[in-house]
Amino acid sequence: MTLDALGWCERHRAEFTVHAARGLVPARVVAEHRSHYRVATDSIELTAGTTGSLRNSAVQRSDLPGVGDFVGVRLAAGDSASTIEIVLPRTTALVRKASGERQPQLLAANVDVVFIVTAADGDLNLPRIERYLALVRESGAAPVIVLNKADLADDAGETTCQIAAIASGVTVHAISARDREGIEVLEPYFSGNQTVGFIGSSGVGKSTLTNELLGRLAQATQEVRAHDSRGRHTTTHRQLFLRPQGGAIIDTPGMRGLELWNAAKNSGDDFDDIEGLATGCKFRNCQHHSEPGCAVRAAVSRGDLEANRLASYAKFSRPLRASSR
Ligand SMILES: Nc1nc2c(ncn2[C@@H]2O[C@H](COP(=O)(O)OP(=O)(O)OP(=O)(O)O)[C@@H](O)[C@H]2O)c(=O)[nH]1
Ligand SMILES: [Mg+2]
Ligand SMILES: [Zn+2]
Repeated sequence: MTLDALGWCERHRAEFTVHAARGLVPARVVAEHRSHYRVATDSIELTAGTTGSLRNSAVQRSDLPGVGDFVGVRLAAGDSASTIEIVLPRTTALVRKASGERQPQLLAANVDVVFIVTAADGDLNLPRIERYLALVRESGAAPVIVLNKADLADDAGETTCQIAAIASGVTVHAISARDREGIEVLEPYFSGNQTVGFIGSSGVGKSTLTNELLGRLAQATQEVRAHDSRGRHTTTHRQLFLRPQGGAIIDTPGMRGLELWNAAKNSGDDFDDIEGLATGCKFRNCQHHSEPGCAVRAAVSRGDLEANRLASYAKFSRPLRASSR
């Protein structure tokens, strides 16, 4: 692999000269975990931490490295771990807004294009699409709307038309990722090793599309719930994939209504784990307290979820969840 394949260009090379002189190796962040990162250099993928000075210089959480960032890594010597020492300036940044006590959260860095993925099987939610558009426009990346599951639509042309009416100047593509129908129109967005980020609600088919465009089963996918077509929050981490044909994809976990983020007043934590489990609860408005068929409490009893995590979720999120439904 070369740095070009990672989306690295002449400008990055110039910016990196001073860091290379200090012995740093250029890399791109492909995944972010609680305590470490996975980064790809031009030859290998490796685990790296961050240096204390990088953490200290971050004013807010979104200043820390995130998926898609170009970084300078000091490779492990002896027993020490590899560390990210610097983050190159971002060309674009898809950021989930700060509100209340919640910190802004970096969803993807250095994305050239963002596919706002929506599905033709559920209800068409135009205000939600408008919110996604606003988020992408603020990022500096170019928005493209992908209407997936066209195979399930009564009239995909009509839906495309309704979306186009609220998204002037933005291209809308109707496709069927599962049937590989129409996905060839998406190829040009990857030319020149561009990076495309995928966002949208859970279950719309972002990971299915990721797999189709990669040509391999890189991401797990899961059936939506039959009665309301809602997804099950299958993807839990943002991750960057390099395509053998060129270009990169950043697949992200499905988002809840953007309004939730704005109203959010929790600890700055995400609770994606709990909300993912909650899609399996019998009742849609389950408070995970004493309701029958509660998948969250079942996970606690199985030992899959820490009881104190549920407690802090209840403390911070219950009023929010109750009022948002
Ligand atoms: N009929 C039909 N089903 C599709 C299509 N694309 C994806 N699906 C199905 O939709 C379900 C959800 O797909 P995923 O790819 O897991 O959705 P996702 O957007 O990644 O969801 P999260 O990871 O939860 O955010 C799966 O059962 C897919 O097989 C399509 O074009 N047509
Ligand atoms: Mg997914
Ligand atoms: Zn529950």
